[in-house]
Amino acid sequence: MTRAGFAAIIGAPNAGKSTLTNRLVGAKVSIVTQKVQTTRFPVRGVAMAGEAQIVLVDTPGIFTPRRRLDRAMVRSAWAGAEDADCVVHLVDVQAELAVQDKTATGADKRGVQDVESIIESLKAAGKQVILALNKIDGVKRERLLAVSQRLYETGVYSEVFMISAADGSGVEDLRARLAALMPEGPWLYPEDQTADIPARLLAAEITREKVYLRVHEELPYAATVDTTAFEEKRDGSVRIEQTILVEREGQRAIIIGANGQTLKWIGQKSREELSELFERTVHLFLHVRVRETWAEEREAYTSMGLDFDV
Ligand SMILES: Nc1nc2c(ncn2[C@@H]2O[C@H](COP(=O)(O)OP(=O)(O)OP(=O)(O)O)[C@@H](O)[C@H]2O)c(=O)[nH]1
Ligand SMILES: [Mg+2]
Repeated sequence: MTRAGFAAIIGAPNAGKSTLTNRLVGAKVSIVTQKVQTTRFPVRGVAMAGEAQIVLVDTPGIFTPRRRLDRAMVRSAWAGAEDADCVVHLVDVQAELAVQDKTATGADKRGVQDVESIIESLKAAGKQVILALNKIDGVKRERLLAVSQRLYETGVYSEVFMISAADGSGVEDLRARLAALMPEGPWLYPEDQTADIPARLLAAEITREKVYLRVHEELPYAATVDTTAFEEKRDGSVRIEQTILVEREGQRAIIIGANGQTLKWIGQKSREELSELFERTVHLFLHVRVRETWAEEREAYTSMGLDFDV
């Protein structure tokens, strides 16, 4: 008897949702960076657990949106949760503890506030979900229990898992639980498929990840990557052209860097990873363009599967 269904991972930005998704899938399907708001649209990854197929839905972080893109991201995260057979609320326990210890960064504090408002939304929806405390690596057990108990008492959680998506502790228990929660039925994807994202979009994501990893100001939120050509050559290689769109001229200069060094690094890292991913030689051509209004253009949203009108 096979099982198959959807398990959505929701949480504040930077909780480790994409890291967990990749860990459960056993392959990189979703990009990961140290910055908040990395994931922009729900990304599906297929994990197997014996006779069960768990289609994970990695979602954008849920936070208080300001811009149109934020609103579209947050809306898509909740929609991912609504459509799923089960929902995991992933919480960064290190951020929770840092706030208690008064050593929190601004991002930690915002993350903890986001957790509170996610709990309020779950309450309002009368929804019970699985709580997974993430980033338990390096945290003392009694401190974990205190956070776990406080969150459990909100009444919105059916059960609690303690995991480290980074080193894998506790993840197998969570996998087994998700597998058991999947409804009976035929698998939704072929057994050997791990991701469900068009190659052009995946290629754009990999390059966007390199931009995020390399550029540290507010700039990443103002940048997007578009694959404009994806051409398989007769010699087995693939030629990819991408445009990095930014909102201002100064941002363009930052991405290019002195003597083009930053762009060169981005291109090199992305090309290396894409070659590995597609298992063939990749010729990557990057352009950086200023388009002030890209985040207000419908096309940017439809290409990511996001709603423009939110
Ligand atoms: N120490 C530790 N760090 C982790 C763990 N899981 C994720 N991280 C780190 O947390 C940061 C954010 O990870 P992501 O997986 O991108 O987080 P996310 O929830 O997908 O973030 P958004 O897409 O921005 O909402 C990265 O620097 C990860 O390496 C963990 O278990 N332990
Ligand atoms: Mg993510």
